Amino acid sequence: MKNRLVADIFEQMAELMEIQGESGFRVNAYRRAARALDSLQEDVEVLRREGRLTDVPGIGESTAQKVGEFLDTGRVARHQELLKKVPAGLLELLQVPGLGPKSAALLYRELKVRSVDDLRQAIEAGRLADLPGMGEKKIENLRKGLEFRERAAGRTPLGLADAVVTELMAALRRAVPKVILSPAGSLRRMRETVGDLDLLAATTRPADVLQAFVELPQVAEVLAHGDTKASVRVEHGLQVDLRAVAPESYGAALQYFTGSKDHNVRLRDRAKRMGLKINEYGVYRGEKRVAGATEEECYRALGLPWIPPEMREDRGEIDLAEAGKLPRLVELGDIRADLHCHTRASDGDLTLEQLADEALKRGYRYAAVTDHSVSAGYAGGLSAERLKVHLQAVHAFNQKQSKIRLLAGTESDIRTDGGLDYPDELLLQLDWVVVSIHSAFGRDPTGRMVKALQHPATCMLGHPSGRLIGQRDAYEVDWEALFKAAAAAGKAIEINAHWRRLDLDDLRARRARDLGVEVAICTDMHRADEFDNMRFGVGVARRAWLTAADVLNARPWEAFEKWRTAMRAKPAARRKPRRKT
Ligand code: DGT
Ligand code: CA
Ligand code: CA
Ligand code: ZN
Repeated sequence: MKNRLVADIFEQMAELMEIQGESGFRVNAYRRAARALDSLQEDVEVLRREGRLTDVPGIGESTAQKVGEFLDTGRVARHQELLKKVPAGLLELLQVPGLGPKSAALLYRELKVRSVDDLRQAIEAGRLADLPGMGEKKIENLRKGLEFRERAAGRTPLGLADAVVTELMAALRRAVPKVILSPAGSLRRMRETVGDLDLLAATTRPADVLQAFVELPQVAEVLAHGDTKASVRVEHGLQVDLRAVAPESYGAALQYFTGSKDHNVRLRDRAKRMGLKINEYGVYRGEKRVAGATEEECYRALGLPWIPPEMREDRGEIDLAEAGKLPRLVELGDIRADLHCHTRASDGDLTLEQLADEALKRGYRYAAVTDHSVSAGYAGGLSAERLKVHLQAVHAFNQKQSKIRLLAGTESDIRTDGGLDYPDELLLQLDWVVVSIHSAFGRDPTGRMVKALQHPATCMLGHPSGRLIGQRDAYEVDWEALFKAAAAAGKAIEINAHWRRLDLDDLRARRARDLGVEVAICTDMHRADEFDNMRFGVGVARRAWLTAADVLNARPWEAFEKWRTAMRAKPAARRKPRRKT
């Protein structure tokens, strides 16, 4: 679906207009359109085809017209005009956490700040202090935001990059029907952020494929265009490299350009020791190519089984492969439940029935309904009274059908003292209690999370680091202490599958598993399409070398229920750490 891409363009138009000081009324109209587009339940292309765009609240005639323009040409003329009027660096400035369009406009107008570099210099020279509305605290926040931005330098979150790649591949397949395409690079390895996108095409007519690629409507700028490779920049500023190779080299090229670089260096050394040579065209003994068409045959030529891309980080995977001990990594198809879901009762979009339908569509047999709690007022957190009604509704739903089991639950805020919302007896009536920190990130997060995990009603800790990739750092956590507490209490910790969060990250998920913590992969979905973020969470789990047996919600209902009842019956049960790998 292109919904997110279209919404982004409108959000950017709103920002550009705001920077230029256009009236709040018009800016808001664009912003409302962006929100409406982003929260559409249906595919924007379908709505447009059926002439139903203007039925959506927040989308008027002129928005619908621009949406159509984007869908047809990959661009919006108004957007291009706005881009011409605003220095490119100013848009980049908006990526600095804590800096909105109003401040950017002010900085531009008063201090001629037109780039991230300019901002850094202005802060260092103390020039911001003279501006209206720039307190010491705000300046300090900007300084921190800059630091953060530099660390995340130019990297795109996996979920955004994935949307771009899916769209590009579909467009290229329409243009060159028989081409074989695959993403490579960090995206294929499911890294949480992506520097540039690497695409690979197997074809006997590389020139045609590359020509079609640079002519795609999504391409904003062609950076290079040669015989075997083209590099372009797409609307979102992301660079995409496409390499076209002959079918007999496709596997070798896919292996080479998937990386990681460190993994490839090891493979190359190994090849050398075996008297072989490996490059992007194949595996060679002298002049003779012995493998190249598939990745499997390339690895086989080096005496190895195929290694999943998510493991190719030079973390010991080659030795494991050589010993025939590669784990069978968890797959999306192994997932049988989502244990962190929001409904209309708090800030989600779906009714219980719709939630159940969407879960069933993904092949799930159970799901936990975990709406926000009292403290999360901003997110429509439920009062104790409303939670009781909600709980009855979930039970009633289970009574009247047997296709899927819903767990009546909550996502309780962890308060500043480590306590939970709601009285204990109500919490204990719930089937599933997720606990999460949503505020006061600086106030002893480890201590609060440990205490919350030890609460007898708690089942799982949600988004344990609090980070928002590219926007907000993780809070400081003593991970060893946290994992040990979770293991001792027999409680689960989630890998939050939303691409903005993806915490636990890969290395921590692996450590948690090794310390005997139950790990669950959950989407924290608020809208139907967010269920599809599950595959990003599964990507993290695979990068953590987790098998289906290591993932709580990959268990069949009966096994899960057995675990859940035991955990609830003796909350302080000790569990032995499992095998280390
Ligand atoms: P990124 O783009 O920063 O998220 O990370 P990657 O892993 O996608 O890196 P990128 O785009 O520079 O290169 C894609 C792959 O191509 C990389 O994972 C391995 C391969 N590659 C690139 N440069 C070299 C190299 O100098 N030697 C070897 N062996 N492989 C390379
Ligand atoms: Ca790359
Ligand atoms: Ca690249
Ligand atoms: Zn949640």
